[in-house]
Amino acid sequence: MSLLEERNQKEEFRYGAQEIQVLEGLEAVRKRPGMYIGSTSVKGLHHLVHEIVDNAVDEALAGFCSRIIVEILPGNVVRVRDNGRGIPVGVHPKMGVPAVTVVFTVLHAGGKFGGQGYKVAGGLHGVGSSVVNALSEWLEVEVFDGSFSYKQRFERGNPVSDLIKTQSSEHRGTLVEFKADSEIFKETTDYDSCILASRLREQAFLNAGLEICFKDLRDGCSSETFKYDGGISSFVEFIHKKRALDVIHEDVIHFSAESEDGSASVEIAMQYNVSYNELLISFANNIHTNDGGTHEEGFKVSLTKVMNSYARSFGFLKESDKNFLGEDVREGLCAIISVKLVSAQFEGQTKARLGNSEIKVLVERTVSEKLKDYLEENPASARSIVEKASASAKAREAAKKARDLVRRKTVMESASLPGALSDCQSKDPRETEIYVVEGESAGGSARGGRDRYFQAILPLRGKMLNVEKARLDKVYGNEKLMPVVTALGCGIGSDLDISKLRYNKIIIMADADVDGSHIRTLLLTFFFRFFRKVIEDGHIFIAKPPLYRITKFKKHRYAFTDEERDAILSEVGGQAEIQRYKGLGEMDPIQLWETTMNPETRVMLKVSLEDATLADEVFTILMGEKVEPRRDFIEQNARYVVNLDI
Ligand code: 1YM
Repeated sequence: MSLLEERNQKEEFRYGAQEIQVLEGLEAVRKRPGMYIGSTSVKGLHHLVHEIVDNAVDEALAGFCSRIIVEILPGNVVRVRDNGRGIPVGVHPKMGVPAVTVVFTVLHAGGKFGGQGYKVAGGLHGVGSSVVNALSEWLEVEVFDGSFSYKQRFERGNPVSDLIKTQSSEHRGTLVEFKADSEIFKETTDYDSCILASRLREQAFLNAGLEICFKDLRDGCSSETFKYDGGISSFVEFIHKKRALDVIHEDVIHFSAESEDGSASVEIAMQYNVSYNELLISFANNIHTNDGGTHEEGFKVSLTKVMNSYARSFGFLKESDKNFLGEDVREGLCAIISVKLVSAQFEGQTKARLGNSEIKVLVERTVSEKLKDYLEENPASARSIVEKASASAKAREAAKKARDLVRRKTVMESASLPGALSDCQSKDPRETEIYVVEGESAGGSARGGRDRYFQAILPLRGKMLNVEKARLDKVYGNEKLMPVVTALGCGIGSDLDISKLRYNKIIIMADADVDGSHIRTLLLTFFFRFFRKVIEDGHIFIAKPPLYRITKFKKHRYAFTDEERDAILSEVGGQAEIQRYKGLGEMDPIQLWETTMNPETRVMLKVSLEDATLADEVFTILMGEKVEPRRDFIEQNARYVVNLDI
């Protein structure tokens, strides 16, 4: 053995080597933060808070913590406290430093040293503490063990103090305070209290009885406490109340079950409302499974079977009647599915789909037994639900007839495209665009100004149908909406086939005033309810026409905001006569091309679907039946309004 090798064998040097490895571990997180928290955008920033809160929630799940306090302090410092056991402070036998230090400095130290609860294979549970630490300018952790408190400070992941035993304290629990590193989160380190509150509320629903206090102590302090003894049933009630949706049976249907070996459990809460939409929100180990998975599949399959069998045995479906389809029995349904399992497999690009097949069986069996019991024990509710499914099935049949009629007509007329459409020459959907334009005169300017090789124009006349209050059968045959459907070419609703979409970009072009906003909202509602995939795949855009034209010495400049106008004015000096555009129709074809349609110079907003549940809420409130919640929504959001023309 060489001298060097001998030296490395010695205990103190080995320990030193381990320390270096630790630092390298967290350096990797700082080098590629996206690998650990998805991105360093606003989303990634909020992820930091979730990671720390998740550890406190885990402690609650283990049965040791009943209260979590989350505070945003001035300067965007985050403080999270819980009243659990406190992260262990004893010296970790292998690492030779306190366990709490290991938790915050070693990547993947989260495999937890103690008891095993439901563990998560995807996601970051338990390993999050060190990731947050690595991405924080500074972080302080304080553990209270009922007699003393132990505190340690880190900067950019590195300890800058030992774990120091401080004043005696009766409290128990863990406190973590951190400031996100602006070197990493270059876009912003400003937290959005709405995003945080809604996620914390969700966690409180998923963990019945757990109290989560949220305080925003920055300008204009606010505080909210979330605690729901009714768990996910309260979640369903909350959704209906928030959206002001009337329900068709009184109680939330709730049931749960555990697998025989205790390795998995399922809990479901559901209630039907008067709307035509379905809202299914599913979770695995308290993680939102946005893309569904085996638990949702099991639920859907079983729901359809149970409803059909109930409707048959109680005479709601006659022998000659066809079975309900899944979509019939999910119309107006709001359901929360929450499963817990030992080794959850998260699949797909965003790891938002549950893959465990054993869960499908458990959910199917549970729904099949317990929902059947519910229907038989609650005949009045059962009747309302089955009648809703029948109405939905009839509307679906009617829609099918209407669609076939439209198809036959187009075959006979041999012109399948709407008359109002000025199509483009290119038939290659990778390069084409369609402008859906408000009004005949703007449509005329757009037709004149466009590049006819790849830009198509479809003008819309008059007010449009509000699809929030209509089923698919009303869309077919609607003379305002059908031209949009046929021009896009990809079918609608459950017929939608995105590969047939005739244009790569669908650009909504309406005036920058209240009427224009209304038309944009109507169109977006239409796309959201019937062409969801088109939005999800990023095909929808909103054109932004300029508000002003500033002319000096025959040279024109355009301003899209008041600030831009002022900036241009101070740049060009006095003597400029300013034109304020009141509508698209005021622009001649050349102006429209220069400002709004030329891909080289135009400004457009891409419509994205970050949060489908939130979008559903906004559309239900804005376009739904009830006036009062709409007024409240508008009052609450009035400060964001930019194009109010008075
Ligand atoms: C404000 C954030 O992290 N609370 C927290 C974390 C832990 C424990 C309790 C805990 C877990 C266990 C045993 C266990 C963690 N401990 C570890 C590790 N709040 C917050 N509260 N004793 C205490 O899982 O067995 C990681 S997280 F690894 F040290 F055990």
